[in-house]
Amino acid sequence: MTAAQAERDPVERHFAEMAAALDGGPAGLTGGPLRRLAGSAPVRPGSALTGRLCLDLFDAQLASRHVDLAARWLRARGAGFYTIGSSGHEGNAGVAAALRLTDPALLHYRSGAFYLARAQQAVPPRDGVRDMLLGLVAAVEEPIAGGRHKVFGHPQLNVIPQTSTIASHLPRAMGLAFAVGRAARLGRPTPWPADAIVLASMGDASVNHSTARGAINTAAYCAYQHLPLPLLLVVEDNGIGISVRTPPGWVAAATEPVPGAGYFHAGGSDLASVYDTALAAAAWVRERCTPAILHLRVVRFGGHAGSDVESGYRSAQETAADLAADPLLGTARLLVDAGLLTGPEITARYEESRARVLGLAGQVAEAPRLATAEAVLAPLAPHRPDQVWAAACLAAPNPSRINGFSGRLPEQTAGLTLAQSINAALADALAARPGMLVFGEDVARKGGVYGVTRGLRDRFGASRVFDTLLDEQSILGLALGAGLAGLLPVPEIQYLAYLHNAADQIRGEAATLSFFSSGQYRNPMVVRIAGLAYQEGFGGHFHNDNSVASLRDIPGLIVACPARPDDAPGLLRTCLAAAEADGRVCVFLEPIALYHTRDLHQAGDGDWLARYDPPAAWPASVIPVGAARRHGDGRDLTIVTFGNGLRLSLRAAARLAADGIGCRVLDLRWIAPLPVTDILREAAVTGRVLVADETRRTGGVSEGIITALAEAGFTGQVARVASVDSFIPLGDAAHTVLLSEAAIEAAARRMTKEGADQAVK
Ligand SMILES: Cc1ncc(C[n+]2csc(CCOP(=O)(O)OP(=O)(O)O)c2C)c(N)n1
Repeated sequence: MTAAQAERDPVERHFAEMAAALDGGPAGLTGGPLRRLAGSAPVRPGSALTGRLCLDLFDAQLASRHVDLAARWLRARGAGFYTIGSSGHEGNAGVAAALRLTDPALLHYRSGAFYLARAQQAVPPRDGVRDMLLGLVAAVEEPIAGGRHKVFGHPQLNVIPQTSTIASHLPRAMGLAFAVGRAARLGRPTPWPADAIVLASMGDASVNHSTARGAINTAAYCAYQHLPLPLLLVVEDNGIGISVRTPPGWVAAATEPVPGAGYFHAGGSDLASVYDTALAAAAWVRERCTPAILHLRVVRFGGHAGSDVESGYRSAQETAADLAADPLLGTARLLVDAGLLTGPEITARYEESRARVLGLAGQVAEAPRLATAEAVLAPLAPHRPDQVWAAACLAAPNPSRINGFSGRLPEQTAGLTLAQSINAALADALAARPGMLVFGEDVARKGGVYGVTRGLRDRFGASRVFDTLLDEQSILGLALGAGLAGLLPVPEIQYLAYLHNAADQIRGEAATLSFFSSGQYRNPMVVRIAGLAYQEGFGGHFHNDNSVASLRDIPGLIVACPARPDDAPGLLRTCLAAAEADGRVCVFLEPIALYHTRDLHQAGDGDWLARYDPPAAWPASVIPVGAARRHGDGRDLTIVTFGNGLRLSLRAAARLAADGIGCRVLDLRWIAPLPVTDILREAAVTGRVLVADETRRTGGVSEGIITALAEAGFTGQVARVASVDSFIPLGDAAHTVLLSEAAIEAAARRMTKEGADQAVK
């Protein structure tokens, strides 16, 4: 059976019946030749929608409907992999038409008609149907995800691909709306005009998600303070989320009273009304630079997806009632009433579209798919070491540096703490990179809870160093949008424990964009996170969280952990460079307990302070991603560690050395990717590896290190000491569960003694 012979479902049968009845309908306006010529006239008195545009949008709506049919046909044949459709939501074609091609759009998964209408706007127009069909069959040729997923996206159409996690794109959309204006204010170029508005669409159930509520709140919070935020949020309200009904009136009740935002609503099956309302909403957003919500009442045909049996939770009467609100019929009526098409012409146009789309579906069914892991991974983690090296050496000219440091350069100070060295490196980067932004809770006026960003706002201005509201999802969403807009965001998460409520913005959003856009979109960023344990005087779990498991397994994510003030600036420069040159998403995990540490072995030794390298020294000291640093050259034992573990290990190593046990201590500096080559080299020298891991025994970093050794066939002794699988209790009890110096020392003695005993045997 060819696609064109696919069986007609009730929605198709209903459309055919109603279209046939349109001729000679109540208006009796069966198009005479004069009316047919009047395509430039409004399709209905008082509407801005012309007959010509209405015809084009009708074509987009028809084709979108038929792509849904094709999806099911392809699925039934094992050639397609995705059947969530747009049927019933095709009114969104009118929203596309009311916006400019240059307005970035982050779309709901029922946006077929929007995508096709926007494809019509491109010069020359794109064959959006082919794009969508290629997505359904996961074809390599598909222009955005290259067969990695079925998403709506295309750089030429300014449609930015989204994940399937509902509402997770809204913080990014909010951030992009903020960043487009902020970039213009800073004189930085972006891919979009300064008067672009950002569109994000979602379903009615998605409105309830805390991610959506957070983004809407942040948009309103900005508007309340008169910060430009040109964001148009479209809620396509079909009254149901899979099987759960949205209470009637809830979307309006929840979105109409958003402070400072406009609220517009229209029935989605009346294309002229959608278009006129979307024009008004877009004008509101563009002229006032203020957010607005456009609420469209739509219907959903064919269940949630192809596999969904709607009859299990909706009555036949309910689904039949929705047929009357078919947006295709709504547009057909408009066209017939305007005399632009007759009933038979509507039917003919429908059939023509059906044959073309289903015919094309037959052609793409066998399109080549991704066949190797290498091909799948290609856009995941771009890695161009030469460009990164060059970017890591970027410094502002001396006069700007002197200005940026208010006259006193950091290299002129004898010894800096970790906090001071990060502060200096941030200042140098802000001076060298006019598109870099530093933001987060308390980072600006206060200069950070621990003073790491102290003075930066005064020196670089409140446009580039600013406090945000208290919402980690919005902080990261702002970074996502800013990166997309061509800026270099450096957001701060105040404590590691508070990353977790927003982790999806890194895991699901930031880290996947390059993957789902074949590298055509990227959101470079360096997320500074203060974390890990051992804080004196500020105890308990939330300020001493030692779990990095949620970061370790994110494909492509770079995680640096600076322990020493002489490493932190170089590590930060490499992260900024990797973000800038390769579009990488980097986490810079700063051990709070080491921020203000000065000494290593004895009080007053100043061994945890370091000089700051002037820019002339940077080229010779660039730290490549994944390069560890060795301390000491003992030949009895290799201690592999990072963060606070470095200080604990170095202190233990000094005591072991006094007893004739020679250690070399390897500071990983990078938690992802792990410096495997360096680990193996240093392991081979001593034949004994002790992993000193301050993260938890389960899911902690030591698991990766030991696995790397095993996989490489290391045959020497291996042991680990790690923190207990526990949350961190308040007070001294913390030391009962955290990795300790004593544990490292005891394990080291055990290992070297066992080794010596075996040598004697
Ligand atoms: C965060 C998240 N939770 C659950 C899901 C599973 N899911 C996919 S669509 C959906 C319902 C969404 O309903 P609505 O927002 O009304 O959009 P509609 O599908 O009706 O257009 C759910 C629960 C998801 N994709 N993301």
